[in-house]
Amino acid sequence: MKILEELKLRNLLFDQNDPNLEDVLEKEKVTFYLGADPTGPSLHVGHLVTFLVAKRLEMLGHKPVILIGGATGLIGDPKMQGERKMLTLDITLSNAKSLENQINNIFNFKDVVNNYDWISKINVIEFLRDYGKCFNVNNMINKETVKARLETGISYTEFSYQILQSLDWLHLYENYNCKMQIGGQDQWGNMTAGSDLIRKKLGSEANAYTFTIPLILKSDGTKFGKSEGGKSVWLDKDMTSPYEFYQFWINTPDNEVELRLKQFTFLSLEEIKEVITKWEVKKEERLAQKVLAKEITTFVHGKDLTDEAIKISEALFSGNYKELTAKEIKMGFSDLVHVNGLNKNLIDVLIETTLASSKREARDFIISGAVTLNGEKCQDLAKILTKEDAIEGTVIVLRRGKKKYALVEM
Ligand code: 485
Repeated sequence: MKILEELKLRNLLFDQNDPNLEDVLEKEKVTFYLGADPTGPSLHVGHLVTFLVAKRLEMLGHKPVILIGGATGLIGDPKMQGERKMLTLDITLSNAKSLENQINNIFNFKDVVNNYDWISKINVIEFLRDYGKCFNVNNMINKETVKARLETGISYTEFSYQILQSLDWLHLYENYNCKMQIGGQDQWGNMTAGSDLIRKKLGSEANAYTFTIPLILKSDGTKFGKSEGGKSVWLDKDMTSPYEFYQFWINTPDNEVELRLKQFTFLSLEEIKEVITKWEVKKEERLAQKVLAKEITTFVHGKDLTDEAIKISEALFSGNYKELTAKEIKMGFSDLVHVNGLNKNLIDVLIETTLASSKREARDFIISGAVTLNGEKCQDLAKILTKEDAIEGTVIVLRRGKKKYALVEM
């Protein structure tokens, strides 16, 4: 199957600037680029889909160049809703370094470049004479995000952003023979500004192709990429643990799971169809979500951390906490209230963790058998928590009823 056709079937193609692009990608091995600004120390799941498209193209023999926007990150790509907070040079360059390491570790792309290396060398006269002259302000204000900001206001700094992204492409075109740029749907304006610049500078026969990847939305139309608590889901394991990452995918709603398998995994369309057919027989077993979560977590975090995430998920689901190490327990329950419980009375700990609202309620819960320590029922009203009760002498999963949990540390 032709690549753009396949991308379309996977809901990964939104728009393209040239109807011949499909033929070009069939006939030639094309060098292309994808850029991301170092606005944080890690990529998040929102970036992932575009990077995976770059990987898909690479697997077919095309050559990706990944650009980290050390310079553009200092300027800020205009958003729909107001100016970005400016980051310092130190933070931006340190984020750029972290992104570079992360991209190497996860995706293993050979060419990673930083636009600070060339943009920081351009002086203002050169900028205005050599590049500024090629841009028509009327066209610039007609780009979607700029247009959206005209009423509320946009600084000259952010307004200039599209020029910088355009000269990146010109630079890569001249130095890497980079004929295509890809990005999310929101990048269309910046990318078409770039293909226009290339034609102006290098002549109308210079082909500069681009296609965009649709913005990923949840089925209710809200933003994709936040965990249940509203936190961003990062690819860095110290910012989002592999367990939380795995959970994010496991929680994919039934009506989104087939689409996510197509967009985020390298399983073939036939393999996905098979998974879906099996899953539909018994949806409550969540086979499709499990395949999805395992595929993506393995791609991002590797097999060992994925196995650990699966083990934690299964033990927490079945209540067999004793199968886990203290570290795994802490990872699995990182969102819970943590209290120190050494030598404390169970009744007091139930109140401190808000699992009970009064001593009387706490006693009732204990007597009725609703309280468990690491999965074991405790009906002793005089219970004092000690290291012996804890996994590895350090943690107790305290549970009241079916759904109320807290973590007690020793
Ligand atoms: O030459 C370039 C310089 C910077 C950029 C691209 C080319 C970054 C780009 N302007 C941008 O802001 N990208 C976003 C980012 O960095 O977070 C996101 C896009 C998204 C997708 C993703 O990067 O919003 O659609 O392209 C990879």
